[in-house]
Amino acid sequence: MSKLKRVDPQIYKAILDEIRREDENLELIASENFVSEEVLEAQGSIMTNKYAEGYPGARWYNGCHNVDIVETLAVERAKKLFGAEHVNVQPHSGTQANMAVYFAMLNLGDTVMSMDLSCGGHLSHGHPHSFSGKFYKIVPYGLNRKTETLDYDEILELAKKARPKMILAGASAYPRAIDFKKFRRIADAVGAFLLVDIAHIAGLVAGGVHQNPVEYAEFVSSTTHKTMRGPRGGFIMCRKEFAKKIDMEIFPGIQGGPLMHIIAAKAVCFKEASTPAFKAYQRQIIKNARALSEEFEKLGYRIISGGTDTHLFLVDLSKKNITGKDASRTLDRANITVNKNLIPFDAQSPFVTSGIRIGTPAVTTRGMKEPEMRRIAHLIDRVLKSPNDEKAVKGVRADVSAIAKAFPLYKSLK
Ligand code: DSN
Repeated sequence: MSKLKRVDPQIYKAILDEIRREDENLELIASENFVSEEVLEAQGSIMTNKYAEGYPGARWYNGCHNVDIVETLAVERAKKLFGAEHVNVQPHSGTQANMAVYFAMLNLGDTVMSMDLSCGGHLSHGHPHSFSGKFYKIVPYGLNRKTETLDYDEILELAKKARPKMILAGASAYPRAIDFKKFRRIADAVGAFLLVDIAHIAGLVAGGVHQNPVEYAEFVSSTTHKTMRGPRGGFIMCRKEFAKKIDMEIFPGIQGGPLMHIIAAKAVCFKEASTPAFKAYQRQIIKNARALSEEFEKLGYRIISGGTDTHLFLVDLSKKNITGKDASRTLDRANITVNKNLIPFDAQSPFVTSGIRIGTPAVTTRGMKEPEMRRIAHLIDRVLKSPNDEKAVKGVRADVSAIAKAFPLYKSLK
């Protein structure tokens, strides 16, 4: 980045510092990952220069033959990867992917059933300050109090009463596999259509380690940057009959020009996701999440729902004399990054919380396996046991540094 260094040393320094931070920290935020250098190359390319409103072969601007190749490859690769009839790769984010489905299929005020935010749902599934909560009548379904898992019979009963036009399945902080076939049956029983948001688990689905919702849902929305390990962005899959509606809703409905450099990087991401190495990576993400959560249990922590089937799990700190907010802040000082998270039926507010959410996609990308996960559980435990003991925190920081050094990130970027 020698040119950037000369022209804009402040931005250059911030980027360099971020490379260092990512390299030196243990990244356990469940929605984050490290993209390949090939994805970075595509994302940082001159494709950013091109305006391309419209779709391949039908653009509003001229000179689109190269970006047409890129977008067509991205669409075809995603269709093959997930077995989808139609794919739109233009959404700038997961929220915009969801927004396009809401706007294409619902009238203002229609009823939507979605997962309660306090049980793991996402902001775009009905938060009162999100477009979803403002424009639609949201009827939230939660979790079974005892098992802390989805109770499909309860959801069916609720659906019979609420008569939603759309049912939304998928979550941001739910550690268990979701049965989309059961959601399909519920949707059919009440004449609703089904939107499944796989933003978190798309990589697991592509890797064959989670049920694929494409055959059960009219619409599947996702991001490309979490378990998919691609650039920051979204995409929508849908049945052919809805293709035109969805495409029109993304452009010109809610977006202008597509980000062609990001779409190029999405195409690279979908290519990488179709390799045997990616499947092995997804299997290891789950093995790592299980090893880490089991070690926490051995250390006396309660794991929500008793474990995980996915890339993430939730640790209940309510009996540990520390809130999620304080735990995540203290762990930051030890160079371990997690996020505070509500646990089901949490007595604390969303700003404080009684839990932390831990995910393994990023550390698995670095090549860490079960032995490192067990070490990480002990490091976190040491910090949480004595959050005010600066010497203990410093000691953990040194151990974190040793693990991070053994699994270096982006060697060639430094
Ligand atoms: N911010 C993402 C997450 O952390 O789950 C959801 O958009």
